Amino acid sequence: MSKTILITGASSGFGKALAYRFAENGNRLILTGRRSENLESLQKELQTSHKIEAHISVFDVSVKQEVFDAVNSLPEHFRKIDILINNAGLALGRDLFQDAELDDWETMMQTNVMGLMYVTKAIIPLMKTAKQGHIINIGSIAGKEVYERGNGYCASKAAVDSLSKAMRIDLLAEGIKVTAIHPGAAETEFSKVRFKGDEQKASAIYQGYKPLSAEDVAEVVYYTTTLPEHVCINDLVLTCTAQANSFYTYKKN
Ligand code: NDP
Ligand code: 8X3
Repeated sequence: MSKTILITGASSGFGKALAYRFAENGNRLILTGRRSENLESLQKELQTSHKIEAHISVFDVSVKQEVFDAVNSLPEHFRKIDILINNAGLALGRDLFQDAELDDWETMMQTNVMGLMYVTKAIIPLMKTAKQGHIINIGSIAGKEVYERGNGYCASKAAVDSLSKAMRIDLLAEGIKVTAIHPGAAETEFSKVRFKGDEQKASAIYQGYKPLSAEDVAEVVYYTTTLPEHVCINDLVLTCTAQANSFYTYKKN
């Protein structure tokens, strides 16, 4: 049966791959992000290739008012949300704690943590009435193990891990599933953003091994939504085969 799925950060990477994966089954999508041009071309592609209904909502997850205004102005037939995928997020900088930029920490915390909380808070009332729903939070292996120069980003993803546990407990009575997915290194725009446009530093992250692709992550996320109503994957870590965790990646020279 067709479901309504809201994906944050659908303008690139995992979010875009998720949109394609969920479109395959004829689901109705709400595509969100800040880059409206990316969302518009994705909407057109999906409507042509999969003939699905896709609504675009442009907002910055880190700005409370924008989030609530966007959710409150969803068209009537997009207001029963079955699945929320909290995917929007970023890393900024790879510096020692003492050298890291305060602005980078603030942006990461405000986006990865507060943004996820604002969106979830705004969407829960649209799930509660149906007494069912599924919230999927994209964390990271960075939230499971802290690595050198990961400070602010690792802390923000550890918060996503904690918040996922908290939501799962508090939403029990509402029948809403909460799944946290923690990917390892995946080649998207992520490193380009983290290294502030430095393509050389960004591509070096993925050299010598085969990282996850956005499609790999989307496939795993999709799987968690295919289980019976009474079954919930709570916490799932996925890495490419060459990576064991944040510390160990087997790279060929
Ligand atoms: P991308 O940079 O390709 O995508 C990030 C997405 O987040 C974009 O669509 C971007 O949209 C959106 N986004 C960022 N900031 C905001 C904001 N303030 N408001 C709204 N949307 C925002 O990276 P990935 O696809 O790799 O990252 C997706 C998620 O996965 C992130 O949470 C990331 O931390 C996490 N992750 C990534 C891993 C990796 O190695 N790639 C591994 C583990 C986790 P726009 O710019 O249009 O607003
Ligand atoms: C992204 C994966 O290892 O760069 O969350 O932090 S890592």
